[in-house]
Amino acid sequence: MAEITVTEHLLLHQKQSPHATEQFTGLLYDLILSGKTIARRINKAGLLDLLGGTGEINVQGENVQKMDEIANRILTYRMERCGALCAMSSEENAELVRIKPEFPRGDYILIFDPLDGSSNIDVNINVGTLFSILHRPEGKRGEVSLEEVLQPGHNQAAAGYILYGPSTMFVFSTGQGVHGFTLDPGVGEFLLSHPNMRIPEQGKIYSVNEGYRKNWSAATCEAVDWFHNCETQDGTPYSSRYVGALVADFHRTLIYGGIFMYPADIKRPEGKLRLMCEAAPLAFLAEQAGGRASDGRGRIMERKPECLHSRTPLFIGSSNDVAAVEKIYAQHRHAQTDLIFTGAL
Ligand code: AHM
Ligand code: MG
Repeated sequence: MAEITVTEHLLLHQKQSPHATEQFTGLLYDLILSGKTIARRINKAGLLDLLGGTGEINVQGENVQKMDEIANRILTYRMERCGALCAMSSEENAELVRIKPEFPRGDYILIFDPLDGSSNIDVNINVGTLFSILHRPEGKRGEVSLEEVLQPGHNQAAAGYILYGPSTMFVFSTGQGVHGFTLDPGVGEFLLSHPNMRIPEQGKIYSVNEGYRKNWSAATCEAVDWFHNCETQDGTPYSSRYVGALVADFHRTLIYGGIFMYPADIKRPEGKLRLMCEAAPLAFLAEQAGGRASDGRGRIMERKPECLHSRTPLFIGSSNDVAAVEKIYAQHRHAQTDLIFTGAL
Protein backbone atom coordinates (compact mmCIF):
# COMPACT_ATOMS: atom_id res chain seq x y z
CA MET A 1 0.00 0.00 0.00
CA ALA A 2 1.29 3.46 -0.88
CA GLU A 3 2.11 5.30 2.31
CA ILE A 4 0.39 8.67 2.54
CA THR A 5 1.75 11.02 5.15
CA VAL A 6 -0.54 13.34 7.05
CA THR A 7 1.16 16.32 5.40
CA GLU A 8 0.42 14.92 1.92
CA HIS A 9 -3.16 14.27 3.01
CA LEU A 10 -3.57 17.85 4.27
CA LEU A 11 -2.12 19.34 1.07
CA LEU A 12 -4.37 17.18 -1.09
CA HIS A 13 -7.35 18.26 1.00
CA GLN A 14 -6.28 21.90 0.66
CA LYS A 15 -6.40 21.57 -3.15
CA GLN A 16 -9.81 19.87 -3.09
CA SER A 17 -11.61 22.10 -0.62
CA PRO A 18 -12.06 25.82 -1.16
CA HIS A 19 -12.36 26.32 2.64
CA ALA A 20 -9.01 24.75 3.43
CA THR A 21 -6.57 27.63 3.25
CA GLU A 22 -2.82 27.57 3.70
CA GLN A 23 -3.40 29.14 7.14
CA PHE A 24 -5.70 26.27 8.13
CA THR A 25 -3.29 23.59 6.86
CA GLY A 26 -0.46 25.31 8.76
CA LEU A 27 -2.55 25.26 11.94
CA LEU A 28 -3.11 21.49 11.68
CA TYR A 29 0.56 20.96 10.86
CA ASP A 30 1.62 22.80 14.05
CA LEU A 31 -0.90 20.83 16.11
CA ILE A 32 0.56 17.60 14.75
CA LEU A 33 4.08 18.75 15.57
CA SER A 34 2.99 19.58 19.13
CA GLY A 35 1.44 16.11 19.38
CA LYS A 36 4.69 14.46 18.31
CA THR A 37 6.59 16.48 20.92
CA ILE A 38 4.12 15.49 23.66
CA ALA A 39 4.34 11.83 22.57
CA ARG A 40 8.14 11.90 23.00
CA ARG A 41 7.84 13.36 26.49
CA ILE A 42 5.20 10.79 27.49
CA ASN A 43 7.39 7.94 26.24
CA LYS A 44 10.17 9.11 28.54
CA ALA A 45 7.99 10.30 31.44
CA GLY A 46 8.94 7.45 33.78
CA LEU A 47 12.65 8.04 33.13
CA LEU A 48 12.61 11.82 33.52
CA ASP A 49 10.61 12.11 36.77
CA LEU A 50 7.61 13.50 34.89
CA LEU A 51 5.06 11.25 36.60
CA GLY A 52 2.74 12.30 39.44
CA GLY A 53 1.15 15.56 40.44
CA THR A 54 2.54 19.08 40.70
CA GLY A 55 0.69 19.61 43.99
CA GLU A 56 -1.53 22.23 42.32
CA ILE A 57 -5.28 22.21 41.67
CA ASN A 58 -6.50 23.42 38.25
CA VAL A 59 -9.51 25.58 37.32
CA GLN A 60 -11.67 22.46 37.30
CA GLY A 61 -10.73 21.68 40.92
CA GLU A 62 -8.62 18.69 39.88
CA ASN A 63 -5.03 17.72 40.71
CA VAL A 64 -2.63 18.96 38.04
CA GLN A 65 -0.29 16.23 36.82
CA LYS A 66 3.24 17.19 35.76
CA MET A 67 2.53 15.93 32.24
CA ASP A 68 -0.69 18.03 32.09
CA GLU A 69 1.39 21.11 32.61
CA ILE A 70 4.10 20.08 30.16
CA ALA A 71 1.57 19.22 27.43
CA ASN A 72 -0.20 22.55 28.01
CA ARG A 73 3.09 24.46 27.72
CA ILE A 74 4.12 22.63 24.54
CA LEU A 75 0.80 23.34 22.83
CA THR A 76 0.50 26.92 24.04
CA TYR A 77 4.05 27.81 22.99
CA ARG A 78 3.75 26.41 19.47
CA MET A 79 0.17 27.34 18.73
CA GLU A 80 0.44 30.98 19.81
CA ARG A 81 3.21 31.36 17.21
CA CYS A 82 1.49 29.47 14.39
CA GLY A 83 -0.03 32.57 12.78
CA ALA A 84 -3.46 31.04 12.20
CA LEU A 85 -5.09 31.81 15.57
CA CYS A 86 -6.65 34.82 17.21
CA ALA A 87 -7.40 33.01 20.50
CA MET A 88 -7.01 29.72 22.34
CA SER A 89 -8.74 28.06 25.25
CA SER A 90 -7.13 25.21 27.17
CA GLU A 91 -8.81 22.98 29.72
CA GLU A 92 -5.95 23.91 32.05
CA ASN A 93 -6.48 27.70 31.84
CA ALA A 94 -9.40 29.53 33.44
CA GLU A 95 -9.43 32.37 30.93
CA LEU A 96 -9.37 32.73 27.18
CA VAL A 97 -5.81 33.19 25.85
CA ARG A 98 -5.76 35.93 23.20
CA ILE A 99 -2.83 35.87 20.79
CA LYS A 100 -0.38 38.58 21.83
CA PRO A 101 0.26 41.47 19.41
CA GLU A 102 3.91 40.41 18.93
CA PHE A 103 2.78 37.21 17.17
CA PRO A 104 1.09 36.96 13.76
CA ARG A 105 -2.67 36.50 14.09
CA GLY A 106 -5.20 34.58 12.02
CA ASP A 107 -8.93 33.94 12.02
CA TYR A 108 -9.16 30.63 13.88
CA ILE A 109 -9.86 29.78 17.51
CA LEU A 110 -8.34 26.64 19.03
CA ILE A 111 -9.97 24.86 21.97
CA PHE A 112 -7.98 22.01 23.50
CA ASP A 113 -7.55 19.60 26.35
CA PRO A 114 -3.77 19.16 26.38
CA LEU A 115 -3.70 15.80 28.15
CA ASP A 116 -7.00 14.11 28.73
CA GLY A 117 -7.13 11.20 31.17
CA SER A 118 -3.82 12.25 32.70
CA SER A 119 -4.51 10.42 35.95
CA ASN A 120 -3.81 7.28 33.86
CA ILE A 121 -0.27 8.31 33.08
CA ASP A 122 1.30 7.01 36.29
CA VAL A 123 0.05 3.51 35.44
CA ASN A 124 1.20 3.66 31.81
CA ILE A 125 -2.31 3.65 30.30
CA ASN A 126 -3.44 5.64 27.25
CA VAL A 127 -3.97 9.37 27.37
CA GLY A 128 -4.77 11.85 24.61
CA THR A 129 -4.91 15.44 23.38
CA LEU A 130 -8.31 16.68 22.17
CA PHE A 131 -8.82 19.68 19.91
CA SER A 132 -11.59 21.69 18.31
CA ILE A 133 -11.06 24.42 15.71
CA LEU A 134 -13.57 27.22 15.20
CA HIS A 135 -13.52 30.08 12.73
CA ARG A 136 -13.98 33.58 14.06
CA PRO A 137 -17.43 34.87 13.04
CA GLU A 138 -17.32 36.70 9.70
CA GLY A 139 -16.63 40.42 9.80
CA LYS A 140 -15.13 40.48 13.32
CA ARG A 141 -11.92 42.44 13.79
CA GLY A 142 -9.73 43.53 16.71
CA GLU A 143 -9.68 41.85 20.12
CA VAL A 144 -11.67 38.59 20.21
CA SER A 145 -14.64 38.65 22.58
CA LEU A 146 -15.64 35.65 24.68
CA GLU A 147 -19.00 35.57 22.88
CA GLU A 148 -17.21 34.95 19.57
CA VAL A 149 -15.62 31.85 21.08
CA LEU A 150 -18.75 30.36 22.67
CA GLN A 151 -19.99 28.69 19.49
CA PRO A 152 -22.01 25.48 19.19
CA GLY A 153 -20.24 22.35 17.94
CA HIS A 154 -21.85 22.44 14.50
CA ASN A 155 -19.69 25.50 13.75
CA GLN A 156 -16.45 23.54 14.11
CA ALA A 157 -14.12 23.75 11.10
CA ALA A 158 -12.19 20.71 12.29
CA ALA A 159 -11.78 18.51 15.33
CA GLY A 160 -9.78 15.53 16.41
CA TYR A 161 -7.41 13.95 18.88
CA ILE A 162 -3.96 12.52 19.32
CA LEU A 163 -4.00 9.22 21.16
CA TYR A 164 -0.83 8.30 23.04
CA GLY A 165 -1.22 4.52 23.24
CA PRO A 166 0.81 1.50 22.16
CA SER A 167 1.11 3.58 18.96
CA THR A 168 0.56 7.31 18.72
CA MET A 169 -2.41 8.11 16.47
CA PHE A 170 -3.74 11.33 14.98
CA VAL A 171 -7.46 11.14 14.16
CA PHE A 172 -9.24 14.13 12.69
CA SER A 173 -12.02 15.46 10.51
CA THR A 174 -12.47 18.68 8.60
CA GLY A 175 -16.04 17.72 7.72
CA GLN A 176 -15.07 15.29 4.98
CA GLY A 177 -15.05 12.02 6.90
CA VAL A 178 -12.77 10.87 9.70
CA HIS A 179 -9.23 9.81 8.95
CA GLY A 180 -6.70 8.13 11.25
CA PHE A 181 -2.92 8.24 10.99
CA THR A 182 -0.39 6.20 12.94
CA LEU A 183 2.99 7.62 13.90
CA ASP A 184 5.92 5.71 12.46
CA PRO A 185 8.52 6.54 15.11
CA GLY A 186 11.36 5.49 12.78
CA VAL A 187 10.62 8.27 10.30
CA GLY A 188 8.77 10.61 12.68
CA GLU A 189 5.74 10.85 10.35
CA PHE A 190 2.06 10.08 10.78
CA LEU A 191 1.00 7.67 8.01
CA LEU A 192 -2.58 7.13 6.86
CA SER A 193 -3.63 3.85 8.49
CA HIS A 194 -7.41 4.30 8.94
CA PRO A 195 -8.96 6.15 5.97
CA ASN A 196 -12.63 7.10 6.18
CA MET A 197 -13.45 5.58 9.58
CA ARG A 198 -17.08 4.53 10.12
CA ILE A 199 -18.84 3.64 13.39
CA PRO A 200 -20.99 0.48 13.06
CA GLU A 201 -24.72 1.24 13.36
CA GLN A 202 -24.97 -0.95 16.44
CA GLY A 203 -22.17 -2.12 18.68
CA LYS A 204 -21.36 -4.86 21.17
CA ILE A 205 -19.78 -2.81 23.94
CA TYR A 206 -21.13 -0.33 26.50
CA SER A 207 -18.78 1.88 28.48
CA VAL A 208 -19.67 3.76 31.65
CA ASN A 209 -18.29 4.19 35.16
CA GLU A 210 -20.76 1.91 37.00
CA GLY A 211 -19.13 2.79 40.33
CA TYR A 212 -21.35 5.89 40.38
CA ARG A 213 -24.63 3.98 40.08
CA LYS A 214 -25.88 5.00 43.51
CA ASN A 215 -25.69 8.64 42.38
CA TRP A 216 -27.61 8.09 39.12
CA SER A 217 -31.17 9.09 38.29
CA ALA A 218 -33.76 6.36 37.61
CA ALA A 219 -33.52 7.22 33.89
CA THR A 220 -29.77 6.65 33.83
CA CYS A 221 -30.10 3.37 35.73
CA GLU A 222 -32.69 2.21 33.21
CA ALA A 223 -30.55 3.29 30.25
CA VAL A 224 -27.52 1.34 31.51
CA ASP A 225 -29.71 -1.64 32.44
CA TRP A 226 -30.93 -1.68 28.85
CA PHE A 227 -27.37 -2.61 27.78
CA HIS A 228 -27.17 -5.23 30.54
CA ASN A 229 -30.28 -6.92 29.24
CA CYS A 230 -30.33 -6.46 25.48
CA GLU A 231 -28.47 -8.52 22.91
CA THR A 232 -26.03 -7.61 20.17
CA GLN A 233 -26.83 -8.41 16.54
CA ASP A 234 -25.05 -11.78 17.09
CA GLY A 235 -27.43 -12.64 19.95
CA THR A 236 -24.66 -12.31 22.57
CA PRO A 237 -24.74 -9.95 25.56
CA TYR A 238 -23.03 -6.56 25.38
CA SER A 239 -19.53 -6.47 26.87
CA SER A 240 -18.41 -3.78 29.28
CA ARG A 241 -15.18 -1.77 28.82
CA TYR A 242 -14.03 1.38 30.61
CA VAL A 243 -10.51 2.80 30.35
CA GLY A 244 -11.29 6.04 32.19
CA ALA A 245 -9.49 8.07 29.51
CA LEU A 246 -12.03 9.60 27.16
CA VAL A 247 -9.84 9.56 24.05
CA ALA A 248 -9.11 5.85 24.50
CA ASP A 249 -12.74 4.96 25.26
CA PHE A 250 -13.90 6.99 22.26
CA HIS A 251 -11.26 5.53 19.93
CA ARG A 252 -12.42 2.01 20.75
CA THR A 253 -16.04 3.08 20.21
CA LEU A 254 -15.14 4.67 16.86
CA ILE A 255 -13.59 1.44 15.63
CA TYR A 256 -15.76 -1.28 17.20
CA GLY A 257 -18.99 0.67 17.74
CA GLY A 258 -21.09 0.57 20.90
CA ILE A 259 -21.65 3.41 23.32
CA PHE A 260 -19.63 5.52 25.75
CA MET A 261 -21.66 7.19 28.48
CA TYR A 262 -20.77 9.85 31.02
CA PRO A 263 -24.16 10.79 32.50
CA ALA A 264 -25.00 13.54 34.96
CA ASP A 265 -25.52 12.39 38.53
CA ILE A 266 -26.40 13.77 41.93
CA LYS A 267 -22.80 14.86 42.55
CA ARG A 268 -22.30 16.26 39.05
CA PRO A 269 -25.71 17.58 37.93
CA GLU A 270 -24.26 18.85 34.65
CA GLY A 271 -22.00 15.87 34.00
CA LYS A 272 -18.20 15.87 34.19
CA LEU A 273 -17.00 16.26 30.63
CA ARG A 274 -16.40 19.67 29.11
CA LEU A 275 -18.62 20.67 26.23
CA MET A 276 -16.10 22.71 24.24
CA CYS A 277 -12.86 20.76 24.55
CA GLU A 278 -14.13 17.20 25.04
CA ALA A 279 -17.74 16.52 24.01
CA ALA A 280 -18.04 18.81 20.96
CA PRO A 281 -14.91 17.64 19.10
CA LEU A 282 -15.80 13.98 19.68
CA ALA A 283 -19.41 14.65 18.62
CA PHE A 284 -18.10 16.15 15.37
CA LEU A 285 -16.02 13.01 14.74
CA ALA A 286 -18.85 10.65 15.74
CA GLU A 287 -21.31 12.28 13.33
CA GLN A 288 -18.73 12.42 10.55
CA ALA A 289 -18.23 8.67 11.06
CA GLY A 290 -21.98 7.96 10.84
CA GLY A 291 -22.56 7.77 14.60
CA ARG A 292 -24.41 9.94 17.09
CA ALA A 293 -23.58 12.12 20.10
CA SER A 294 -26.20 13.27 22.56
CA ASP A 295 -26.58 14.84 25.99
CA GLY A 296 -29.57 12.54 26.55
CA ARG A 297 -32.00 15.11 25.13
CA GLY A 298 -30.54 15.99 21.75
CA ARG A 299 -27.43 16.59 19.67
CA ILE A 300 -24.31 17.74 21.47
CA MET A 301 -23.48 19.67 18.28
CA GLU A 302 -26.43 22.01 18.83
CA ARG A 303 -25.55 23.00 22.38
CA LYS A 304 -24.26 26.51 22.76
CA PRO A 305 -21.74 26.74 25.61
CA GLU A 306 -22.53 29.17 28.42
CA CYS A 307 -18.87 29.55 29.35
CA LEU A 308 -15.48 28.16 28.27
CA HIS A 309 -15.64 25.33 30.79
CA SER A 310 -19.34 24.37 30.51
CA ARG A 311 -19.96 20.69 31.17
CA THR A 312 -22.39 18.24 29.65
CA PRO A 313 -23.61 14.66 30.01
CA LEU A 314 -22.35 12.63 27.03
CA PHE A 315 -23.72 9.57 25.20
CA ILE A 316 -21.71 8.85 22.08
CA GLY A 317 -21.13 6.07 19.60
CA SER A 318 -23.26 3.80 17.37
CA SER A 319 -26.42 5.57 16.26
CA ASN A 320 -28.80 2.78 17.37
CA ASP A 321 -27.20 2.54 20.81
CA VAL A 322 -27.33 6.30 21.44
CA ALA A 323 -30.91 6.46 20.13
CA ALA A 324 -31.89 3.74 22.64
CA VAL A 325 -30.63 5.93 25.52
CA GLU A 326 -32.39 9.04 24.19
CA LYS A 327 -35.65 7.08 24.00
CA ILE A 328 -35.41 5.99 27.65
CA TYR A 329 -34.65 9.53 28.82
CA ALA A 330 -37.58 10.87 26.76
CA GLN A 331 -39.96 8.36 28.39
CA HIS A 332 -38.84 9.49 31.86
CA ARG A 333 -39.20 13.16 30.93
CA HIS A 334 -42.66 12.49 29.57
CA ALA A 335 -43.70 10.64 32.72
CA GLN A 336 -42.09 13.36 34.89
CA THR A 337 -40.67 10.55 37.01
CA ASP A 338 -37.16 11.78 37.22
CA LEU A 339 -36.47 15.46 37.30
CA ILE A 340 -34.03 15.73 40.14
CA PHE A 341 -31.01 16.66 38.03
CA THR A 342 -30.91 19.65 35.77
CA GLY A 343 -28.76 18.01 33.14
CA ALA A 344 -29.64 14.37 33.64
CA LEU A 345 -32.80 14.12 31.63
P1 AHM B 1 -9.54 14.98 32.92
O1 AHM B 1 -9.73 15.94 31.77
O2 AHM B 1 -9.36 15.67 34.23
O3 AHM B 1 -8.46 13.98 32.63
O4 AHM B 1 -10.93 14.22 33.14
C1 AHM B 1 -11.58 13.67 32.06
C2 AHM B 1 -11.54 12.17 32.18
C3 AHM B 1 -11.92 11.51 30.88
O5 AHM B 1 -10.78 11.22 30.14
C4 AHM B 1 -12.62 10.26 31.34
O6 AHM B 1 -13.59 9.84 30.41
C5 AHM B 1 -13.24 10.67 32.62
O7 AHM B 1 -12.50 11.77 33.12
C6 AHM B 1 -13.21 9.59 33.64
O8 AHM B 1 -13.84 10.05 34.80
P2 AHM B 1 -14.18 9.07 36.01
O9 AHM B 1 -12.88 8.74 36.65
O10 AHM B 1 -15.08 9.89 36.88
O11 AHM B 1 -14.86 7.86 35.44
MG1 MG C 1 -10.03 16.11 29.89
